[in-house]
Amino acid sequence: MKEIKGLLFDLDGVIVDTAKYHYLAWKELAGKLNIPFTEKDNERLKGVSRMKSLEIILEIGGLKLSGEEKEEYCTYKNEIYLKYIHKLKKEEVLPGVNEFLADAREKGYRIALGSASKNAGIILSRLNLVGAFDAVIDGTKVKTAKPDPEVFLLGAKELGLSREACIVFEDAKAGVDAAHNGGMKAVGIGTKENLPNADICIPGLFGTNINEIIKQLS
Ligand code: B16
Ligand code: MG
Repeated sequence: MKEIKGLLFDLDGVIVDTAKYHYLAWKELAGKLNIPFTEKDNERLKGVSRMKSLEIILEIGGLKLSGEEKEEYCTYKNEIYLKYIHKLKKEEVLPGVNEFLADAREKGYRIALGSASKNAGIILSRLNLVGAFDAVIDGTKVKTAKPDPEVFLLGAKELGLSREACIVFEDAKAGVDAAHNGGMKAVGIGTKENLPNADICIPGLFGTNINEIIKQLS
């Protein structure tokens, strides 16, 4: 394995659990559309774009809407979601994240965010984490969603590193596939059962550090 110099982190499910707020917002919208929507259904939305999430919900409800209506519902859902995000507390950062990032920074690694979310900026700022990242690639900067590797390739580029010098931390299958499609190794945050393609799986960033991860990957 080439020497690793860059770490690319997904946001939702790796740095913070925003999935619960996405769920509450989508649930409210689904209720308005009379579509039954459960927490299990919500699993299918992890890591996918806002529009794709709506399309999955419409598919569950067997509902077809025009492009314009879909845009309106996406905006409506985001307004509900943002009400939760504006109240996000820095204590909601997932266990071990601050320590992991600070240690990696101290060891000289370059660190980027690679998220599908168009709300990543506000989320990082609510968590006091803006300064922890050397580059932030989010849904406002990319054209193609994971599993396309665009978000991570751009992350490596903004860090000034080759793809082989970077590894990805991801909690969603689409994100693990995006890393592999970009020629990078993927550390799965979750179980091998949920992320069978990940190169290694860990339950979270708590109690580990970058040296440990690189040792496990090589
Ligand atoms: P937004 P990630 C993803 O974040 C979420 O997992 C996914 O559920 C959401 O639909 C997507 O961001 C877009 O988010 O509506 O805020 O633009 O895991 O890629 O960090
Ligand atoms: Mg995620």
